[in-house]
Amino acid sequence: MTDAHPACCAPSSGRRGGTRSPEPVPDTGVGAGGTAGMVLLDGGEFLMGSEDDRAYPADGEGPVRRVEVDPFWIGTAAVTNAEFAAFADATGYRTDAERFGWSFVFGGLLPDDFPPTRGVAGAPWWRLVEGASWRHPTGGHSDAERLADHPVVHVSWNDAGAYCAWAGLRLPTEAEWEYAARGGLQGRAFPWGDELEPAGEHRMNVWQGVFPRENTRADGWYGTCPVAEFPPNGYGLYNMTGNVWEWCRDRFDPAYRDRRSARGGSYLCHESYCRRYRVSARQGISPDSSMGNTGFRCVRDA
Ligand SMILES: [Cu+2]
Repeated sequence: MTDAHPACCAPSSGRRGGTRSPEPVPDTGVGAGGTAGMVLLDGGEFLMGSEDDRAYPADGEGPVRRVEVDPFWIGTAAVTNAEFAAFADATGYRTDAERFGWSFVFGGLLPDDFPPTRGVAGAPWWRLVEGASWRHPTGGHSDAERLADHPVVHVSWNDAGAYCAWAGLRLPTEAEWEYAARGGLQGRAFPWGDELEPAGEHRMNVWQGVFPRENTRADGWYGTCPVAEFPPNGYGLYNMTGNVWEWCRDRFDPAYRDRRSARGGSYLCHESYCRRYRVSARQGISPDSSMGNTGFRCVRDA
């Protein structure tokens, strides 16, 4: 049933093959394409990718190459539950997770007395939870309303694109995303430099402790954190790494045409099994997959 990538911290659902037709993309919203909450980046040439010790060559992180991006606007933060709720209320849009009736939830976020769930081969910490969706991030007992300023999660690539279209925006290309994440630094692993915890300070929401058994919450968080938590990078952008994976527009790899790219890693990343909390790291996920650690931010042409 699964198409999981055991090495990484987000599964691919393998939902495709069903008979349903895609949810129609809603009409563009009023005030479309506004740049509230966004910053304008100059663009230009930068060094994309990494070949350093922490990179995963099999993910296509390298080689380091010169890439040029045009000027563009980008959200300073990921789209929040409150923002996605406004979209859903205005359009009646139903996400892939809502239509399929389930999504992947990190097992550590479920109550101890939660009914048995199915797992993912090679990544047993992912539980297939009936009723989980952006509205109910850990299943029917949970409510996204109390997480209004947290990133929306359990949204597929399709859902992210529908939100962007409604807002008059679009998903970033991987080049735009990485240019933005680097925040003006060159050849660094993180948005602030090369050290995971400079001077012992936590700069992003990732796992501390022994994955998946114990999270010490040394960074202050177990699951998602608010989108503007932690200091921003040099471009004023929050949580480009850690917290939630962010969908990009691109296909992941010509050999895996059914997968789209996601960037930035999540609250589940830990060096013991997934170092994808770096600006050059990437993974491919099928476009109808959803899970509790993947969201998105929007961009706009300048
Ligand atoms: Cu990871």
